Amino acid sequence: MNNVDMVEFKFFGDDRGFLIPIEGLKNIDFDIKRVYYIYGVDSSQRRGFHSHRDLKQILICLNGSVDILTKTPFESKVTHLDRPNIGLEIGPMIWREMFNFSKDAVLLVLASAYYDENDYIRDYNNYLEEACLYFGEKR
Ligand code: T46
Repeated sequence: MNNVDMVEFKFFGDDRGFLIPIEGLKNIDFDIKRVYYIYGVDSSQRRGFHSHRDLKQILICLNGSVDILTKTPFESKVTHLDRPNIGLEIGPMIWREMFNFSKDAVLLVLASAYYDENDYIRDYNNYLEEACLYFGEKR
């Protein structure tokens, strides 16, 4: 879908285990300004419920599993993340919700910018208004 892509990372594996390198502007298409991770989420909890205006992020489930709903006013999809070499890249103006966290889930997020609450759209009606303009203009 628009502004949402899967990214597959190359891993180096041998008798000692596995290693995955991620380098900004090399094997991902933005420079990494911020890293955070989400863990210890009860399976009944749903997080997210917002969009970003400009931010690009890659979500990688390093351990366990989680489902990610991404949607625009025109399309939506659910992605099941359960492999440390697979990332879900979410670009601007995508509503996201994270749910079905397994007990052991660790969700790593690589972000293209420092934390900025002004980049968030947390009200769904405001999101619909801005996203219709954004995607309407892109069509
Ligand atoms: C996103 C999804 C995937 C900070 O102080 N710095 C940070 O870098 C972040 C990400 C959050 N915070 C604070 C803001 C809130 O007081 O941590 C608290 C929890 O954040 P929030 O409720 O936004 O968490 P989620 O899981 O709903 O959303 C997060 C990211 O905020 C968001 O950008 O795309 O993960």
